[in-house]
Amino acid sequence: MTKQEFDIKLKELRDKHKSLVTAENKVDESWYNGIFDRYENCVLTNEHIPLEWRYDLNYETNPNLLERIGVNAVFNSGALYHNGKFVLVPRIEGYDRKSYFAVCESENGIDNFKFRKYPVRLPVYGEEDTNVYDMRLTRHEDGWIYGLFCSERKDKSVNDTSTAEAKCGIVRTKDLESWERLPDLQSKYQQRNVLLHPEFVNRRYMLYTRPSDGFIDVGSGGGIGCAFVDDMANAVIGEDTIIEERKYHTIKETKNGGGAVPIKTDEGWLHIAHGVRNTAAGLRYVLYCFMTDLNAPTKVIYTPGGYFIAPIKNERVGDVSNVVFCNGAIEKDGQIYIYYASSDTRLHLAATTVDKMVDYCKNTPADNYTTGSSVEAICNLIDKNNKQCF
Ligand code: M1P
Repeated sequence: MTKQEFDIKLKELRDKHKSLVTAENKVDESWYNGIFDRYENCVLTNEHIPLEWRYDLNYETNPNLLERIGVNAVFNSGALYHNGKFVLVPRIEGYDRKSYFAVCESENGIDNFKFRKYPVRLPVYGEEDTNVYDMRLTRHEDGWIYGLFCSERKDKSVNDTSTAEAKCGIVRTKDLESWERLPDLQSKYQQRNVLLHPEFVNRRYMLYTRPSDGFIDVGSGGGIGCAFVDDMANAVIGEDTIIEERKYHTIKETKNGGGAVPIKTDEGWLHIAHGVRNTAAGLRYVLYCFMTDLNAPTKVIYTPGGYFIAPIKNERVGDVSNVVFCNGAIEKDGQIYIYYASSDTRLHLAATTVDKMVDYCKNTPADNYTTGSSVEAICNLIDKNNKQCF
């Protein structure tokens, strides 16, 4: 490439990148269920990653303008409202399969997310993590912002190249810039999808856990559990107490896991979790909701049946198809911004309100585990509608 060709190509790349990251995002009017809105554009994709992270932009050292460090996917994101901005900390996965975190911010939570200059240089605890992902950000009433994430290392007790061990890594920060690594959560089970409740419960830190026998299979365990610790710098738990079980013939038959840090409402804590079932085409991940008691957050009080968000259209296809996953949502002034990823590939926005979500959780019939009871719920609704004159 001549220098002139290099400059033209680079300008093209810069213009394309700028128009992508600054594009206005609008509600997708083709979608309606009253419960939430979907937005037209992805909030983040691999193409949103700054060019400086991917290309050597110097003609002397990269005269062919080759991409040097590719980004495969940008998905499952922690979320927090901080210093007047909507902040996301997504899972960014390179072509080399390693995931890492980076902080990006937007004024409106809908579009124009801008990455800080560098990705997060995560401090190490003990043996270096092979891979890290799915950070849940909790602004805790103790004054710290905690990031709980999955830390994956090779399971050396097994002589193969793919068996891994999942632990919950823990960092804390005040500014999302300097991160203090705390010891990993100690549990006798593998742990993924661990998140921290934002308030003390009986003066202790409350963790939502997902105890598993294996890395992919939860085995005989599973379910969303809870455990308490006195000190996040010494988080050691015994047996988890399961508060949200997986169940036969439901959207969470194979496994489930906590998602976004629960949102406090006047009527209880709102949870957006994920449920997984197995199919002939592989695992299907959907989002579902439940609410827990305001004063006793281990007690589930509302369980709307079925899924809340399932993958549709292009969302259904990606690196791990037929998946939606959420590990971050922001409540601000009664509006809820739900950042959900599709098929382990890109990040979307669904928006709703606290009022709508509480209504949804209280008034959607629960799954009563048989076809007969599902049909009964439909007939009750028809009767109710027929009693009124429309
Ligand atoms: O591939 C789907 C998801 O699988 C895992 O979630 P879980 O532990 O519930 O199976 C995570 O690796 C998640 O990142 C991923 O999106």
